[in-house]
Amino acid sequence: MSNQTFTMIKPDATQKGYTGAILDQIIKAGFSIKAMKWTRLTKEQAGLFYDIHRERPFFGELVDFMSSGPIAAAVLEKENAVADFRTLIGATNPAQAAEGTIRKLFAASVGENAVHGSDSDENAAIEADFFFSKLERF
Ligand code: FUP
Repeated sequence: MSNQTFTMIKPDATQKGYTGAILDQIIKAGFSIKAMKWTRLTKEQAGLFYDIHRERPFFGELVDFMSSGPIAAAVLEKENAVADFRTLIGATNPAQAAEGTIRKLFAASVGENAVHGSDSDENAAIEADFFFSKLERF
């Protein structure tokens, strides 16, 4: 599945009204939407999604933040999707993100950084399966 990645537009961005602008950047960068969902995570679901970070000091804040409002989750397709999407969104910390990247344009801090992008093909598949059944992908 090296041509697919998974993204979430996070609660900071959805609540600031940036959903449309971020989707526009994603589509203009050549990604096509294979699945999409507007939803809100419970704390338990946010904790499961970020289970790999459970022992990190920021885990509690991350779970509180990710369950604080609606998100837009999506599966995206493009050649070299995982790496190209990470380039499009920029560094985890928006202060270090390159000019023109989605996090540079729309994110306020490392904790509230507007978008998620999978970091590997393996995690893209796991994360897409967390949100979407086969019937929800086109
Ligand atoms: P990324 O792959 O860019 O989403 O970043 P990570 O997987 O390293 O981190 C996942 C999320 O944890 C980030 F989006 C925000 C949060 N985080 C913090 O709040 N503080 C940190 O120091 C690192 C990550």
